[in-house]
Amino acid sequence: MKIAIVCYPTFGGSGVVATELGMALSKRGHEIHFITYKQPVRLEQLTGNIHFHEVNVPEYPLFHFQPYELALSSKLVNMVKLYEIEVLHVHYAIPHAYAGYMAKKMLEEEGIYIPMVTTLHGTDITLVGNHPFYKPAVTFSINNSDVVTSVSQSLKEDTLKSFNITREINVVPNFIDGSKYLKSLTACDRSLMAADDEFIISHISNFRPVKRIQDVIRIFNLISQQKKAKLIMVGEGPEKEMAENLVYNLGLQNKVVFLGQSNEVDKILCFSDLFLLPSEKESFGLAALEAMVNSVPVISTNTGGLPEVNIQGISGFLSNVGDIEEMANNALSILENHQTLNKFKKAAREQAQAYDIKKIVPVYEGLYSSALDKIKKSANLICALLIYL
Ligand code: GMT
Repeated sequence: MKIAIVCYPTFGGSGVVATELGMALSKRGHEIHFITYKQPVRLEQLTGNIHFHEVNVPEYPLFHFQPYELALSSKLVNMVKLYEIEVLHVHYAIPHAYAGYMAKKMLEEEGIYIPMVTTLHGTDITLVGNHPFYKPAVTFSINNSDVVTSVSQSLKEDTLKSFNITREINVVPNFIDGSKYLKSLTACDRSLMAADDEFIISHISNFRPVKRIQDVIRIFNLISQQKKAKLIMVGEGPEKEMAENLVYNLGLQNKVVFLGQSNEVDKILCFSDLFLLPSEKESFGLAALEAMVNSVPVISTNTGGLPEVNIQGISGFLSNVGDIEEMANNALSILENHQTLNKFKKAAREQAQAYDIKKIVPVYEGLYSSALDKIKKSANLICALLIYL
């Protein structure tokens, strides 16, 4: 199949999922076209069947806001025609599903019928999409997608609760390439980060308020009062400065390292003993899954889709949002001794296998095929009707 993938090209989870999906599909023989404003960060290699088309929005003084959706839908129309793309897969409803729908309609005017698959990732529903500024447009573009997927059962329920949805929502979870992470385990060098007798605790995110970065620092503070440990903070975002100040105020400067953005999360997770994810909301928690596949147990909140990923008492522990004492105590119980830690590490890795790429990518392929069949049938029907008339 020839598939166009529209996503955010940044370090966010939706962009990572879209990029990994595109790369996996290309390895299975599909021709993939990424269409976005910058080459996705995890897109390591452009090969014969992976293409990247940049959406340009030139500055024009009249515009207070540059019309990205317009440029994206025009680019989609042009690329679909040029490369005879058969399926459009948009990740994150805002504004991608809206732009995709416009492209679909423009193409229909020229007798080209293309199905649109929309994947809902989380904040497009739970935070941003819910706002009255966007809600009618988000509802419209979800209901006018040919296939809708959500990354967890919890996100599906949130979507049905908050929007008037007339489409079926298919749950297709985030996934992980277990074999890729197995290889990197051999290159794991923990002495780069901590002394032999120190535990390594990590957190990876976009440092937005929803991630509750201050809770990460406070949980670590409680842990480090009982156990020798280092905290590795990976990512950039608006809460970083506040986190740095808190580290200073708690006197943790020698125990906390801020690494910034990284394309090598597997290397960091490889030498981690514990992963902290105390988010306010989390539709799935790809970062938790990435930790688990690297044999890192997870201390998280029990919000959104996290209970579908992190299993209580097996791959880690889950607590109510803001309960930093319980999260610290749970962390300490895992770090109690090496036998317990190793038991959790093993179980985390095993639990991650449930979301292996080999199980999830064929589900997307199946959805593309059925969407394609459906659109072909309705296109034939329209043709027959036109001939008849
Ligand atoms: O919040 C992020 O980490 C970024 C955000 C995104 O859309 O890029 O992540 C969302 O999508 C990920 C991939 O499907 C999910 O694993 C994250 O849980 C989800 N984030 C939230 O729901 C807050």
